[in-house]
Amino acid sequence: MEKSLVVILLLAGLCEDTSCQTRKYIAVQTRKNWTEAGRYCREKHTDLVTVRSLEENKQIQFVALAVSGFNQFWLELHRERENWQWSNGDAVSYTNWTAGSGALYCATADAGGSWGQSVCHDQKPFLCYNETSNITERYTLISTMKTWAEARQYCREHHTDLVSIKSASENEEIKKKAPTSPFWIGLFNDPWKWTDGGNSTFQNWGVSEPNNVLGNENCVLMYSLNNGKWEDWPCSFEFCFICYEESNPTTKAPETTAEPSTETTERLTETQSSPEPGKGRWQVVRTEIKAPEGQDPEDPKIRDAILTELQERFSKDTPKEGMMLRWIKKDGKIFHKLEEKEEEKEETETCSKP
Ligand SMILES: [Ca+2]
Repeated sequence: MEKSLVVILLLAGLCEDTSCQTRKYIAVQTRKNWTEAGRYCREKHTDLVTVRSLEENKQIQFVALAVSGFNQFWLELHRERENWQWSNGDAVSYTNWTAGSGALYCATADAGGSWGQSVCHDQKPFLCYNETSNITERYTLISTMKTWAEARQYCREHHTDLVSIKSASENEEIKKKAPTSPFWIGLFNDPWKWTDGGNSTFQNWGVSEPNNVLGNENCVLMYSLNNGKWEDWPCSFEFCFICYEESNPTTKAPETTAEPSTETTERLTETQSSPEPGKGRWQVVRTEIKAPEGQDPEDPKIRDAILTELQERFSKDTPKEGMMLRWIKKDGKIFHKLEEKEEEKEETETCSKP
């Protein structure tokens, strides 16, 4: 059996805000469906990880990237219920959906006055409106193809907003302006919820996601190799996942936050962050690597080569100005041999290939 080693790194300059000081992230390298993953996290830690900002997303991606070979990790975000809203805040008092529209995320209308649903990243013409009582001046068709978000931005800059439709008579007026192909209207669906009740609206979808391509993609994962972008997947699929724990790093020194992995049979990567006086902020990441065949990783040349490779990998996937990696020692050693069970090894080898 090949030896596994625990590597302890000290990473500087990762955290720019205070929110990252209070959470510990644990990447669990065992495949579970979303429900089981959440149960595991609540039993052993706090919960599946929630993401409240781009900075937190980067930290979590960093934890995920430190897990060699696995790249898809469940987040806590999930579809709770359809939640259609008008971009301009109007109440949704009237709809004219085509039958069988599915559960997608941005709404279109067509020349017949019927509404459909589409992936918001699709490019379509769109209809803006001006806040005026003159009905003939109210609507403006823009034929330039844009995504729904780009269309909304354009309408807000040049008109009032993407069009909202509150009655059948308004729908009839809009038909008069309609192009031959479906066009964006201001209606969008935001069914995504964090169970912790947080009101974070931060989302970080990959291109063409969410797309509900299988019709039941109700849970969300992070794809670490795609810059930490998110994808919707069926909750029954099994992936690795990331738990979090609230912590108070101001009471702990960095060396004491990285407990030896040999004391646990869980296969975890943990990071924790805290201010380092005069040197910005740091984050501790502990991960597993395979020992080079016949070589001692404590050899300074081998040690430096591993660090260089990790630095290149992190810089490529998530460029960080001024980020620096260095080893830290625990009990006088950087590397600590990890007990390995055969069944766990099999499980982790298929972790990111559902
Ligand atoms: Ca998807």
